This record gives sequence, structure tokens and C-alpha cells, in this order.
Amino acid sequence: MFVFMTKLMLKTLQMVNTDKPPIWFMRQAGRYLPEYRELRAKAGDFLTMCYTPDYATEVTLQPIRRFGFDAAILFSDILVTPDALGQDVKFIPGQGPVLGELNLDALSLDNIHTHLDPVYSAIGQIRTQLDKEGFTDTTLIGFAGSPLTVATYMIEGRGTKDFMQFKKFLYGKPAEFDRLIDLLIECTAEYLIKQVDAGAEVLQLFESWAGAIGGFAFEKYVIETNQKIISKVKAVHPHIPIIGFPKAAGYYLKEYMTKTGIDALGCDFTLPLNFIRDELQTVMPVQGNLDPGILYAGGDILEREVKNICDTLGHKPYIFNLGHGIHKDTPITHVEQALKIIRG
Ligand code: 1CP
Repeated sequence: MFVFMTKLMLKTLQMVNTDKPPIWFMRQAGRYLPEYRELRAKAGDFLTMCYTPDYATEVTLQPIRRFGFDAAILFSDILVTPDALGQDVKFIPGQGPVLGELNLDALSLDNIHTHLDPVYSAIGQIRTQLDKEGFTDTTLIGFAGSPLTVATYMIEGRGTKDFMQFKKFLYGKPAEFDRLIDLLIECTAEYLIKQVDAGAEVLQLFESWAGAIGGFAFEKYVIETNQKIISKVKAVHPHIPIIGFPKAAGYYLKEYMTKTGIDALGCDFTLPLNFIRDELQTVMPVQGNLDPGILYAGGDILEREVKNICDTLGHKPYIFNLGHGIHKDTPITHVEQALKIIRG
């Protein structure tokens, strides 16, 4: 318990007010860092990086060494779960993820832990390395993609803007869609439980495409799925804090917050700060929500917005973060500028 309370991130998640908010950025390890690009060129393939504990450890630590963030997030990707279930997943430079045809009968939970074992090893190795380099107060975050978000990639075969193949499947073949979702719930819960066994201290569920659907589908495929995963994880690890990030959930946010069992809410950049403070932060700690575009733009607007966020949300349990992942062309000086303003 003593060790727990020295960590800024864990204090905040336990509703303890701190002088300054803990800080980390979604996608903080990545292409905006020259040291990442160098290692990526050496490793060649993105998934090789994810499944090689030495690489994953090194990349996870890069932003911690450079910026001293209060939390390190495991270097991996949300698409390792379909890969572990048996769907072909590739990352093609310049294109992003490309998945092979979805064949429900070929997916299986049987080999997921063998497949994901390097991720669990990486988590142990990251913790050891953080401590070795003196980052003993840095919290280690594990994560997974939520079923709906991961299913969009499994069905579309890649990132999508209109989600039409995904929706045709969801609304046109509901029994098959439910089979896929049930498999993903089981896989994701087991994966997260093992991440905590390996040393993850906080978990984040990325429901990045929550905003793609509404109505009964939101209820069934965002709220129910996230709730089931969280209750399975908490049955084994009751004290593990879980942050939910249901991007663009808008109207449904309060229901998501109260029904899923999350401990903190990741807020996207569309949410007004007064709404976050008055309607969401009154219920639980919040995280977010600087627009990555403002971090990319830098200058006066960055200074103004960072101050505004800290002034509005900094009086109650709050974790500074972006409202979505950092853009790959973000200048490092802008990250430094933001940190200076937050930390004073
Ligand atoms: O070319 C490269 O080097 C790969 C770029 C890259 C990186 C650095 C991808 C491909 N994934 C990642 C790492 C990653 N992805 C992390 C690492 C930890 C961190 O530092 O934060 C995390 C948490 C993710 C999660 C992830 N992957 C999400 C959810 C977060 C979000 O941004 O909404 C999503 C949607 C993905 C899918 C994905 N992986 C990579 C890309 C380019 C994409 C998006 C594809 C698309 O929809 O267009």
C-alpha cells in the first residue's frame, strides 16, 4: 500500500488530490520520436517489435527517458488479439493494419496465451527496466482494444471511415456478429488478466470507435461488452484500476461510466471542459482531453489550452492526457512546451 501511494497516477486513480496531475500521452511511444523511428527501421516489422520483449521494452521506455511521464504504457497494439485468435494481421508501412479474411470457424481461444506470451514477458521486463533506470514511481499501464473497436478491423480488414462493411455485418448477420463479440470478450478479459499477472498496474480499454454506433447497438456492443470484460478482470484482480476510453461516445458517456464498472474515464477532445468538470469528474477521476491537433499546432493556442484544461480540471482527481493519440508529425518541442506548462 505504501508503494502504491507514492505513485502520482495511482493516487489520482484512488481519488486522492495531488498538487500536479500525473501526465502520460496516448501513443506516447511512436513515430514522432527519432529514437522510435530508428529502432523501427532496425526491427523492420511492426508486429516483430510488439512480440520481441527487448524491442517492446526499449520502445516503452523511450518517452519515459525523454519526458519523464508518470505512466509508461506497454508498447503493443490493439490488433494483437485478432492475431492471437488466428486471423492474419499485417502492418504495411504507409497503409497501417491489413487483416486477412475473417473466418469465424477458424478463430480459437486455444493458443492465445502461447501467442501472447512475449507480451507478458515484455511487461515483466519493462517493470524491471523502469526500476533499474530509477523510474520506480512510474506506473505501468497495460491495455487492450474493446471488442467493438477490434471487430471493426476484423470485419473491414483495415481502418475505415464509414464502417459500412462492419455495419452490414453487425445488422445483417447478428448471430455471427454475436459469436465474434463473445469470442473477443473472452479473449480480451483473459489477455488483460494475464497482463496484470505479469505486472501491469493499471489497465486501459480502448473503445476508439465507440462513436461509430448508437441506440441498442451501443448498449449491447459497447456498454455490455466493456462491462463483461471489466467484471471478469475484477473477479480475479479486484483492485486493478481500469480506465475506459470510449471515444466520441457523447450522449452515452454517463451511462458508459456508471454501468461498465470503469474506475476512470478517458475523455476525447470533443468534450467541453465545463461538461467534463460538472458532469463527469463529479463521478470519477477523468483523463484527457487536449486535442492532438493543438499539440501539433503548438504556440499560443497550446499554452492557452493546456492552462485552461489544468485550471478547469486540476482541482479534482485528474490525469493529463490527449483526447486521442499523438500525431506522428508532432514536434518534440511542443511536447516539452506542454509539460513545462503543466508541471510549472
Ligand atoms: O508504423 C509504425 O511504426 C506503427 C505505428 C503504430 C504504433 C506506434 C501503430 C499502428 N500502433 C502503434 C502503437 C500503439 N497502438 C500503442 C502503443 C502504446 C502507446 O505508446 O500508446 C497503442 C496503445 C495503440 C492502440 C491502437 N492501435 C488503437 C487505439 C488507440 C487509438 O489511437 O484510438 C488503434 C485504433 C490502433 C490500430 C492501429 N495501429 C496502428 C495504426 C496506424 C492504427 C490505426 C489504423 C486506422 O484505423 O487507421
